[in-house]
Amino acid sequence: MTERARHATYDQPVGGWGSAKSLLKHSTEQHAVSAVAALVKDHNKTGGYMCTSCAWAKPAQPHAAEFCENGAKATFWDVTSRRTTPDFFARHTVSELLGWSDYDLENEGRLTHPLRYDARLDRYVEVAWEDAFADIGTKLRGYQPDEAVFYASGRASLETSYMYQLLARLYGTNNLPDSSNMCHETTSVALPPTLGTPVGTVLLDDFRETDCIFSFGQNVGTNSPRMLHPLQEARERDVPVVVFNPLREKGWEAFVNPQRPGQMLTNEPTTIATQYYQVRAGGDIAAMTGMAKTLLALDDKAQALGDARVLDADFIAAHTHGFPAFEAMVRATEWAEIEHESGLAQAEIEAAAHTFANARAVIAIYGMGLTQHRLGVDTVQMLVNLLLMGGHIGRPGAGICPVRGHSNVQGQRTVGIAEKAELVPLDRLAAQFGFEPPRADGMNTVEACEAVIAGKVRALIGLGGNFVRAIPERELMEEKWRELDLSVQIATKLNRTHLIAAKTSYLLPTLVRSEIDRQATGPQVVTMEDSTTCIHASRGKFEPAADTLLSEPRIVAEIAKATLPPNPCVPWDRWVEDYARVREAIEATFPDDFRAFNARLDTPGGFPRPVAARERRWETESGKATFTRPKALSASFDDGRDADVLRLITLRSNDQFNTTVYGYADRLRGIHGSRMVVMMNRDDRIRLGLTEDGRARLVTAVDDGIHRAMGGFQVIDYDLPPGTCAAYFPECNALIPLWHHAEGSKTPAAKSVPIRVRPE
Ligand SMILES: Nc1nc2c(c(=O)[nH]1)N[C@H]1C(S)=C(S)[C@@H](COP(=O)(O)OP(=O)(O)OC[C@H]3O[C@@H](n4cnc5c(=O)[nH]c(N)nc54)[C@H](O)[C@@H]3O)O[C@H]1N2
Ligand SMILES: Nc1nc2c(c(=O)[nH]1)N[C@H]1C(S)=C(S)[C@@H](COP(=O)(O)OP(=O)(O)OC[C@H]3O[C@@H](n4cnc5c(=O)[nH]c(N)nc54)[C@H](O)[C@@H]3O)O[C@H]1N2
Ligand SMILES: [Mo]
Repeated sequence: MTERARHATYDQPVGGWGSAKSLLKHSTEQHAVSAVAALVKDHNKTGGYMCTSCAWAKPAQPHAAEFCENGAKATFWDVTSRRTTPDFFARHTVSELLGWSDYDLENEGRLTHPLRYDARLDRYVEVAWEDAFADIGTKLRGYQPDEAVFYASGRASLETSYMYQLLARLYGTNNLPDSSNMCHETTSVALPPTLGTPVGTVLLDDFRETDCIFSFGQNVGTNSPRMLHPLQEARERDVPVVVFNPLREKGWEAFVNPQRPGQMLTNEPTTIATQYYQVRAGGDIAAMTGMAKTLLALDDKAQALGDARVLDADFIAAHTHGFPAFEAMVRATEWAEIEHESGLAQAEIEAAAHTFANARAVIAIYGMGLTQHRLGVDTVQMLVNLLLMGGHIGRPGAGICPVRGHSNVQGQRTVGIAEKAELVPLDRLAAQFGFEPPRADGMNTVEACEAVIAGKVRALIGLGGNFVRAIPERELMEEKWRELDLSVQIATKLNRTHLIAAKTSYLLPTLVRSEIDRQATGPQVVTMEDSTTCIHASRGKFEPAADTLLSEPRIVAEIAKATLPPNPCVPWDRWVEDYARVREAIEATFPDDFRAFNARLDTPGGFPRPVAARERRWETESGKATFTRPKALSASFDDGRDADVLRLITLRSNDQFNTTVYGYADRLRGIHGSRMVVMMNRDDRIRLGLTEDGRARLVTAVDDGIHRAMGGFQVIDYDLPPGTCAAYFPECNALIPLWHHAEGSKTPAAKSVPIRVRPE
């Protein structure tokens, strides 16, 4: 029986007392109240540990408490006193556990022992670490290298990630898909040809100098709440904040800083967004084209009057390529088309453009609302176009700011977890470790799914994550996953992927980052890279959940030793004894990024990797920053002609981290008690014959021979543009076709799934 959701608009600001109450609730429920003191002292602070939740920057001068509600929840859930022991598995068969919710599975607590699935008993049973490694090694040696896939979810440290990519390459494959394939891969494809960098250009200091902030498709209150601090400071300098989002997300509206006793007492919030535009899903290219059109018109007028130019003409002339063709495209686009595709009125878009035109230094923030569309790459590149028009790259206080997902997802790519061979210094790896690395591209996440479906993958190793739950096409994937020969999942908590048993399945439990990682030379330090390319050290402070756990570097090293022939150049054991030695190897492979790595570990605020675009050096084909033209004005697959087909946005609640569901309180959207809801525009709901709070069935509106449908949704009236509806990830992933991904990046297009909503 599904619980019914209660819905009432949340009239409180983000942060404030609501957030303090939620923190208290989760610390008690997870029996982790004693963790609160450590949170204040060590969380995101130099000498402490780095949060395992989001990847937002950590300031050089931290606040008294440098954590947010969701970072605290993540920590309580990591250091919970609950345990999922072998005894738990003796009591529950895997078939039974398949009926449990994501919340119930992870709420059982931390995994403590290595486990192997026993098909006869239909249970996971304890196995000795040595036996698990020996069997995994034997099995891996029996496959062709390209039949194995080494997936990583963006949490593991730089040290583990470097060892993991080396394991895959020594084994003989570049099959290294990463959670970023489902996330900011679109960014990594969009930015190199236009700006010559795969990452953003903004540093935390830029927030202090900016005089205008734009945000597209990112939910700050839930997914990067600590960014509210620099936003609040900017607002106190009267910096305008302009938001494009189909939903009125609370985090962009009002914030009470729990770190400010005065503000907590008055509960008088800081207004964040000064202008808010509810663009329709997939409508951002159109909205930005309208903004560009307005900037050109304003610039024409300024030139006619002899006033200061609106465009940065000197920058465009000296630093960019492709402007005339871009300009012609924008001038030729009609307002009627722009209004239709964006769902916004010309006057609204012009108002946004005026704010942009008046600014000296613009920061553009964006998230999954841009990257997870068919034309996600074009959308991000359109944002680059806008910034280039005003010269807002490589200027203090300005730049592009993709907000990354997992706490080290960007860093994993930096140290070589990449399926694209050209992104990795293979020659250097070859020289350093005396082997011939594979040169052909490996598979990304979507390609790995295609290969699993085609029966071409025999082994899938997961360094964290919940692969089958996070990817599209759930039903077919769960069926085909069972045909894998080997699944090895390195994890902290039990999730659904572990329960879809392959012919042989291992579940290997590991330490979390906030736990003390003791090795032969003493407690170890690990490192990670934040959204702004700054590298931080992290030192675990909590006692491990069980003394049977191994660290991630140790698990990777043991799998490597059991699988690969000995190689004197790769000292796995010495690396595990002292992670500083892994950092030396990282520095040798990536000397520009990691110069004096061990010496700079404790740089307050982290040390930034160099990004050439910040200095206006353009590592692109033309040697300049490049304007591009989008393929179409709509970023979605559907043409929008059938009014009964809605664009479904799948998004996160305030009570989850991806597939980890902390609870059923999406407080900031006022939705409580159930996640099986579909948020709809009221007029759409009435037109489609649905009743408020009634039940609905969602059916994917594509014609590819596969019927994808899910029932049991409760309809909620929500402030959304017509034609757009929303529901939660991961529940809805069964509705997304595998081919429904971004062109160029293959990031699943989870933000406008064509859907029919029917009464049930
Ligand atoms: N607490 C918490 N923190 C997290 C996560 C978490 O699950 N919980 N996940 C982490 C990860 S891996 C990631 S990638 C990030 C994700 O963080 P976000 O990038 O914020 O991703 P989403 O929550 O999926 O929501 C994106 C936003 O885009 C909006 N949107 C949808 N479609 C469109 C569109 O077409 N145009 C525009 N302009 N907006 C649109 C949605 O309404 C939503 O507000 O957060 C990270 N941080
Ligand atoms: N429809 C739809 N689908 C989406 C998205 C969407 O917006 N809509 N978002 C996509 C995005 S942006 C992402 S990043 C992916 C996320 O996909 P994944 O990264 O695969 O999923 P997570 O939910 O982050 O993984 C959670 C699991 O990781 C394990 N874990 C947690 N901490 C650790 C650790 O420290 N070490 C190890 N080894 N394991 C750990 C736990 O066992 C936990 O169950 O989902 C994608 N899928
Ligand atoms: Mo992500």
